Amino acid sequence: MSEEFDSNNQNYWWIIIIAALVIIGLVLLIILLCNRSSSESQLDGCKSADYPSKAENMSSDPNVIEVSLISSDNDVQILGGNATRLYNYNESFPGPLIEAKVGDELIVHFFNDISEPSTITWHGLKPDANMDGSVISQLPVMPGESFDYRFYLDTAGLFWYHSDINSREQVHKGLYGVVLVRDYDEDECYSLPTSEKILAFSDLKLGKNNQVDISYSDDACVRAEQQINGILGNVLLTNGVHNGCISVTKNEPTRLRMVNCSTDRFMKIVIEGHDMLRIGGDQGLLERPILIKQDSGLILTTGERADLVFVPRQDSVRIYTYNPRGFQHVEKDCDGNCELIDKVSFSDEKELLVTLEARESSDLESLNIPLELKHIKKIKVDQCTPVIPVSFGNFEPDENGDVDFFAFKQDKHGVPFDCITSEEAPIVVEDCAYIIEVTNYSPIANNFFIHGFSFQHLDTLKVTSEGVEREINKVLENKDTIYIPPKPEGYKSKTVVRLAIKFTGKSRNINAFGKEPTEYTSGGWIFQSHMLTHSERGQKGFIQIVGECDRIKYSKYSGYSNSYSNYSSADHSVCLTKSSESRNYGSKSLSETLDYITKSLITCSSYISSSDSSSDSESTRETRRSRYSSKSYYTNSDDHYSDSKSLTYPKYDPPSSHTNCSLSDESSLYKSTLSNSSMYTTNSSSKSTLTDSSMYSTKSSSKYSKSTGSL
Ligand SMILES: [Cu+2]
Repeated sequence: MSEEFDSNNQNYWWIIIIAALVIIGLVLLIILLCNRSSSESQLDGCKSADYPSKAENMSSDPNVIEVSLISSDNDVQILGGNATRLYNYNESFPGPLIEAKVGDELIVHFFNDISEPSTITWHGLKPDANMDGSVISQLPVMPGESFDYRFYLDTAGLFWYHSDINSREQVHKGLYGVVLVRDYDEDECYSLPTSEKILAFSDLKLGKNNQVDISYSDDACVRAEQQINGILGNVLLTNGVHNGCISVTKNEPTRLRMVNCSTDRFMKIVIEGHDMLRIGGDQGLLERPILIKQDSGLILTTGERADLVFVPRQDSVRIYTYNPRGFQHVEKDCDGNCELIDKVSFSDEKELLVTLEARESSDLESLNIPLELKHIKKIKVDQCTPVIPVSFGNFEPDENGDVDFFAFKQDKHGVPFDCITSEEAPIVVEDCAYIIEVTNYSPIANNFFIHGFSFQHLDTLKVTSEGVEREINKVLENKDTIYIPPKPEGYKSKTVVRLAIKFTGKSRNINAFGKEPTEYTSGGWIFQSHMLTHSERGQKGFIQIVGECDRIKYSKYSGYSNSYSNYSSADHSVCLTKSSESRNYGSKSLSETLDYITKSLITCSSYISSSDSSSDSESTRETRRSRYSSKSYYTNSDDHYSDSKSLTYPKYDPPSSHTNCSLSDESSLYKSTLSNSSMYTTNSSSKSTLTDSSMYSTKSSSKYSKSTGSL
């Protein structure tokens, strides 16, 4: 009886254990299924980094894209543990993709629901002056207020929008998104891959509890380093996702459309194990594709875009970034003051941006990208083209470690943005061509961006006491943001990047004066370093645009001619005389313009007192202002290379002409199976070294590097 009882009891326990295991199994299965369905975006445990959302078009007109963007605080799960408090548009990080076709009108209803003023700027797009969103083009949109942006999209390409007030913080916290303007005819004409991924790269600096911490250190030397090197976040993101994955198809040519939305971080992009073909950049397609070998990588500075084609050859393809800008150090001098060291250190460390997972495979496809792409109209410049000088440099750290920057010089001294008056800022004439000369006096790289217009890179000059080394840009491209290399080693050396630009408005209103916008009128157009820490600390300037070419006798405006004569590549008196003879100037326009400038003149102290919300006393401001006229600052002393007697830059030598889009000739296609295709590589630029600028002659070779098709 007892044995029978024990046996029954044992069976009973076995049934309970089996039932319990079944229940636990069912529960686990349900949890697994729930997880799968609640997160369609998981790729085998790797979070999807596909672009998160698209703006809803409210217009029924096929040629109008009408969307709303609402800025707000939002919790976003970036890492495990605490969610990160960010600023977002439409609660999407990054903000929703605005997709349109070339020629469309874009209408954006912006409502500001964060607790500080904001605006939206349209990086690379071409709005009217008072729709540009910069601090001098429109009044701030206050919390709880709205503003309607409205303009036409005249260029196909990848662009982006972002906040332009307190942008170092607001952009870092997520107030940015992508605009994709398509040209379907162009895509078809050049047989561009239909498989396409948008990659908006950025970084976040997260501190305690996963919250954004971009405050400056109390240690003066560390603070100075933070301002020189900008924010280098500790969490890298692609489309707002850290260490995420994007699905691609193996062997299928894939178009990667990249933008660097970081606040300050420059990136050298490498697709591990793969070469890539750069077919476009800031303002659409190139005139010719450029092959980028996997070991050289692609530098993408903040705000810059790249349009790449590559063919995934592995199941898992990682995209990494290196820091191509390096890190400049600050040390204490004998008196205990923080001093910038004229030396930059580099690291070989690569950081993962995103993994492309090839879950499916297609038959081996070859690329059919033409060797000749888009016909780009060249901006004509010559030795008589007026020059707009832009000077990048910074002052020594003050006693707190704060570093002020400048993008503009007056009387050989750097002037931070706050102190530039509308009398000093360059005035340019609508529809005329200019050369912008961006000079870098710093041992560390920078970048240059101009709002509302595009330019063409002409050449880069490395100037030392030994002479001038010139690198000519060989592939014609319209850009709005460009890498500015560091100055070469040596006392009083500098790097000069020359850009051709034409301030053309076509159907939009680009005329813009002064520094203070009103409800209906804009101040000038900003140019700047797009390292937002630098631009916030003064590294920007502005241009003012007046009338059409033949109405302004700008040769009489001494402030203007002074500003470029020392930098010019030619004798300006000759050019201006020539201009005067060939144009019928109207003095009325000139006097009206000068009247306007006089009336809108803003002194430095009045500008600071009206816009600076800090508690600086008037005497502190005066001290700060007087610093800029002193000669005792770093990279800002007398610059003997700017003396007109000492240097004449080499004359601009335009690249050879190019042909229009044509697919008729099979041999003109880039195919991945070709073994000997003629192609530009990243090292294709030719160099010529000058020992004596007056003896300059073009010795540069225009040979293209041969490359084998290895995509
Ligand atoms: Cu921008």
